[in-house]
Amino acid sequence: MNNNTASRAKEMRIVESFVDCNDILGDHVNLQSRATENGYLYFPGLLPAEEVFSVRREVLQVAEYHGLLREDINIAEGIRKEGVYVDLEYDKPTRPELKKFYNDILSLRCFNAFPHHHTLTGLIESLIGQPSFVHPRHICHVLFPGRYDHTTEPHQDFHPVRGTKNTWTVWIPLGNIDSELGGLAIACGSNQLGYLDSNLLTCGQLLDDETVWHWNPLVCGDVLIFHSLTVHQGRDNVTPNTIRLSTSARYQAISDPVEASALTPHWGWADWEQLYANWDQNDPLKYYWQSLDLNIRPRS
Ligand SMILES: O=C(O)CCC(=O)C(=O)O
Repeated sequence: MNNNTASRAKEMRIVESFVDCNDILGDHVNLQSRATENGYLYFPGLLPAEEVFSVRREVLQVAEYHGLLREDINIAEGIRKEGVYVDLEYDKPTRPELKKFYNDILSLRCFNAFPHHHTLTGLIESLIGQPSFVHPRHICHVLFPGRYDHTTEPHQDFHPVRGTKNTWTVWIPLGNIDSELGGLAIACGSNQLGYLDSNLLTCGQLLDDETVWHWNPLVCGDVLIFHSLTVHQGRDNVTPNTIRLSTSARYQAISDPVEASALTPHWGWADWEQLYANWDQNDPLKYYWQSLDLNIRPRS
């Protein structure tokens, strides 16, 4: 097995459950104040589970096509083929067949449509109190078991995303995530620390043992929303063979600045024309942002 042992996640001494925010759905003032206080909002069961499972199924079909899954088990289980793993990293070379695997996920129409779900856009608009813009750069997080060296380290999304600090990430488990699969943990209230040095943060140096982390197992349909300055990290996938899948998309007020790279496909291993190659020619989701009056800025 190709397990690596050193986790990049910061050890979490204090862990509490996410605060359930379903009681304040649609309540702009309370959504704002709770998001300011904790840095995030958690909505268990917000999305119809079958709709999320259907996106999961299509992503797993891509994994199956690329020979990553065990053949004798229902693909819905997401069990990797013995010894097979995929590590996708910004700072490491990626094999062409793995780039193809990821681009095939990014080509799925359902994957691109998912962040536009009316429940999500409605929620974001009631949070920010303005018309919102969904970044087309939608990310699929694929974490293979035992790849602890590839667990997402503590970070703030403002560092890669830029544009406006008032950007919100919506993170959604594509499937049930129990404690062995790990999921995502949030440093409660860390949005109030301001924009931190990302190198020090990813090494865990800016977080002490008193940091209160919020985390709990999640089920399909749960939704987490957090501010661009909120520190969060992945948790190790300690299952023997199960792949963890989740998605993240970024939302902001349409009038706020957006950085040009947020309008390009994640990783940049394909352009939109390549990703749209098998879509209906007149699909309105294609290049939807080009007809919007955006305040686009070059990389800062
Ligand atoms: O899903 C993960 O493992 C990490 C996701 C993450 O850090 C993010 O969405 O910014």
